[in-house]
Amino acid sequence: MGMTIAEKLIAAHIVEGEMIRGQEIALRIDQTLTQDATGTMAYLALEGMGVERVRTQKSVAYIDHNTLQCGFENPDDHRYIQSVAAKYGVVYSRPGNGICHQVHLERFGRPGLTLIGSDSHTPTCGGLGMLAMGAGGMDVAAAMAGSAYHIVMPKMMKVVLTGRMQPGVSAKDLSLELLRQISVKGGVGYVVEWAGEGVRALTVPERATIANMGTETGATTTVFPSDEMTRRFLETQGRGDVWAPLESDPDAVYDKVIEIDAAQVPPLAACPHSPDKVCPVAELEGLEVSQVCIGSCTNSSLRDMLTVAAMLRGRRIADNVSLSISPGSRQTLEALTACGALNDLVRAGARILECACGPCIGMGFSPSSGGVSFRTFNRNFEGRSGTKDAQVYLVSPETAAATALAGHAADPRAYWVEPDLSLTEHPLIDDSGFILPLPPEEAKQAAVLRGPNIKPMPHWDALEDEIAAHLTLKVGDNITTDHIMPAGAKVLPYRSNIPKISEFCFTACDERFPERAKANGSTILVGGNNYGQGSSREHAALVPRYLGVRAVVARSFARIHKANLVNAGILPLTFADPADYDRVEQDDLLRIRGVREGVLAGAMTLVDETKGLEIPVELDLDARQKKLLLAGGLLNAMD
Ligand code: MIC
Ligand code: SF4
Repeated sequence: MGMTIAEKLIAAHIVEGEMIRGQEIALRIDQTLTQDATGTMAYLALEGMGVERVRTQKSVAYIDHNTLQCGFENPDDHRYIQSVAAKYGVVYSRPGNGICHQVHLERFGRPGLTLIGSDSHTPTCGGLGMLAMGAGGMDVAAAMAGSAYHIVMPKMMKVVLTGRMQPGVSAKDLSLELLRQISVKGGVGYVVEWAGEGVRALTVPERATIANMGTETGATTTVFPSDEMTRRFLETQGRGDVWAPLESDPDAVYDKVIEIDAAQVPPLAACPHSPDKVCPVAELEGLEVSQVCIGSCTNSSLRDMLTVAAMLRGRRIADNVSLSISPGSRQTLEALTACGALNDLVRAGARILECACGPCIGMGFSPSSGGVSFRTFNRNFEGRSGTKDAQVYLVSPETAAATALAGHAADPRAYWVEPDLSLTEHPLIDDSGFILPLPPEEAKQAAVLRGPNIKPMPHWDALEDEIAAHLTLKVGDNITTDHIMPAGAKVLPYRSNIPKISEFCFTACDERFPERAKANGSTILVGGNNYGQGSSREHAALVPRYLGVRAVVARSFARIHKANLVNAGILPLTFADPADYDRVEQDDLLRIRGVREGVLAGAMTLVDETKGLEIPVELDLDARQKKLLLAGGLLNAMD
């Protein structure tokens, strides 16, 4: 039987298990990446794993999230990561060098290899024909230490792209169209593979935009073939030698097939507050917009920047709009400078930000009260921008540029100017932002530099046999890790300080959650469907654990968060009968007896002592994960 692209990648890397959909498999990991907001925890974990040097082919530590330095915390984290990277054999990408996914695509991604990263948008390199997945920091640390990465063998979804996009419509609109069709849950359990003649015409940066935003469907990852386009991209990056072809077989079997006719896709926008609340931009026409942000790992390639520059050249943004532009990599910024496009952007009134995540993660550039912000980013969760009542829309660079000029939501087709993209065939290559690790002998002597904000990883006991807990918080469907552990300029500096960051846990849902959880001692949380979607931040598991959360009972979980819960020693339970969700209430007293046996059996009974109910709950984990839970989490299990 023929194989899909993902199956070929999996077959070449599988070290445990069988390629049977739904069963756990383990994969050899060739490359890893970390970013600074999750990286400190990953390297603290790595330091505890007893290896002297990473065992991957290539591991890179990027600094791109916490680049606002309003105090010593963020620069201390950067310094820690730089020193630990040098010692353990990890390439360090300095702050200002660019956003991890863009830089990795340009400088390190290789068709045919596996990559995991402590960031949910790691699938961006799927645009190059890699099997690239987001993971919790501890799993990335384990991969750096040479362990395999465990996933559930995914189902296969094929998106067949036909036709050509209209001028002014771009890859971002295709991503939004897929989200419109399948929602933020539609990709859960799948690898999404893009195929069809429409794909042949997409350049690697366009494919990367789509692979990046595939994360928002909940998919394990997104992959594209590695073809002539891929070869050309790698050649322009001076890396033609790493190209290898990769295609699905004609008789490959897919569990689901979706068709998108690119010619029929109009400019689209995801409306507040979810990436799948998609409507045509034309329907928003006239909506006054006070802020436009262009950049992020979704839309910050040279192609995107040149396209925006062409639309803005010789024009001026509307008075009511503040426009930010963050190029995805230093190389891109240099190319924009060299060809004069940067001038076009500046002249048009743009505020040029650093090559980093910036506003995407609420690191500055928050909208005004109730402000409407059009962003080329991938997430528009409530409050993520830093302004609780802001209305954030996700759009293409073309729609963003048109809107910045008009001052209100505008269809880019009316403002379209054909860009000269010839520079993308000869981009500048600049590796000066990387610092290579120390040679092994020198590394042995090298010191790891820690600041006062970097607290050690908390230690927890093995799993208890009886849990008596309060239902401290009950939440609904699609709770994101941004709800659980918010980010933004005020909170992110504490990513290496679990006690301090715990003051912000779940405050988006309940201001008093940290206080109440502490007072209650032990907590069982209740959630709806797709609990823990979004970011890979393992803080959304470590911090609840620190506050006494022992189990989460939900209707269903998002993949990375479920793994993070297990790694942190929290039981991810599901209701055997989803209707039981409605029978329990916040503040009920709950109890689970025979927990350890229940873990092995994959089922247990949740007693609601307040209501006098016995509720069957399930634990869908394989033997390895059960072992981790019994030990009290991944770090205990590795001791
Ligand atoms: C995000 O986009 O939410 C982040 C910030 O990049 C996260 C990682 C983090 O929380 O540090 C992600 O996507 O995994
Ligand atoms: Fe950075 Fe935003 Fe991309 Fe996350 S989604 S990696 S915060 S640019």
